[in-house]
Amino acid sequence: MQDQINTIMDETLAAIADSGDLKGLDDIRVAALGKKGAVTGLMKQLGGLDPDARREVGQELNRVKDAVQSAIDARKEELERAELNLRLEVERVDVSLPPRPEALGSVHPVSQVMDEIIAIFCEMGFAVAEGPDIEDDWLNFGALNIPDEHPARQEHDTFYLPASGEEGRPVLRTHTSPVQIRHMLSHQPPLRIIAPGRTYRSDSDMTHTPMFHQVEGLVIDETTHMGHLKGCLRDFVEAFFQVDNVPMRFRPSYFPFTAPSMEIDIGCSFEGGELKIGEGDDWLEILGSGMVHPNVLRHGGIDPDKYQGFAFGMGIDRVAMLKYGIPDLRSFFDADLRWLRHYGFRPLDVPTLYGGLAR
Ligand code: 2NM
Repeated sequence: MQDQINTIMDETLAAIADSGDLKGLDDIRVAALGKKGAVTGLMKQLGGLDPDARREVGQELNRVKDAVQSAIDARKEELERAELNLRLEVERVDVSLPPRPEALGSVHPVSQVMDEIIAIFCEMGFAVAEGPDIEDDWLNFGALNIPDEHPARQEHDTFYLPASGEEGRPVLRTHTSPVQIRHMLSHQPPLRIIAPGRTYRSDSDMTHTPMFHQVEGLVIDETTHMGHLKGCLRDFVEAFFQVDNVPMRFRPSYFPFTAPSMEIDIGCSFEGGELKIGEGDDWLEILGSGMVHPNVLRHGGIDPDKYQGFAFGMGIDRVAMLKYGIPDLRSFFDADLRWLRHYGFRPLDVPTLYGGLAR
């Protein structure tokens, strides 16, 4: 029997070393260790041996099994590595080649405008903060001083998700403000961030889509005041629309998360169906803003007796329409290649992120 064992062992190990692919290797495994395999066959004969021989040969067969299995594992790893190297060689892509002109994509106006807004605020010293699209109702509403009975919480405005357990009710964020709460909770003032991203409300018509984009900003320090809010947003509007001395109007308003609250309009004219920003007798609402409510600061772990600050929010899709003269909001999300070629921007031509990402 010992001769048989030696032969099986030698032949199997030689076959493993010779095998050229994973399928062949598995056939070898089945031939040796499978139900009808050679080693298994010898195992079955153990019953006919006397007890001493049975123990000795049994141990020997187990060693053979282990040796064969580890040889197979090692060879498998070699074959897999060789296969991967071959694929990497064959599927190599030269990323420095120019794209075919007919395959050249374009940057969506929303991405372009988001990059422009980020570049402007980063140059002023803001950092970019991000958070998840799915929040819970505390971070999306409660922490922002939005009471339980507030209409914004109602089912028809908010996409609620099935509750998953202990935590609050999951929702698709209706604004990016929860990012600012998260930032307050994880950082010490002074704070200076913007939070751009996707937001969701159950709303769909000419000027509303269920998913839209927002950028919000937050500045907190010991003496931050409304003058800072005005100066910061004036600088932003003039940089974004590339106009000097733009007329601005701060209209008193109400948001649960700020007090006082203002809506900001900029001067414009509509003549012959053309919109001109920075001159004329008409007004366009572009930003909501205010001084952060003391309750919101407290919920963010910030002492309202020591710190204060301002916040603002703006719809990116809407300002993209205004800046680039795009008439219908719904066309933004049609994925129509002709529309994208017309309204899209050249790739690799994006503004720099001067301030980097928020840590
Ligand atoms: C707006 C208008 C006014 C706002 C407030 C906050 C936070 F988290 F700091 F309280 N974030 N964003 C805010 C304030 C948003 O959007 C129209």
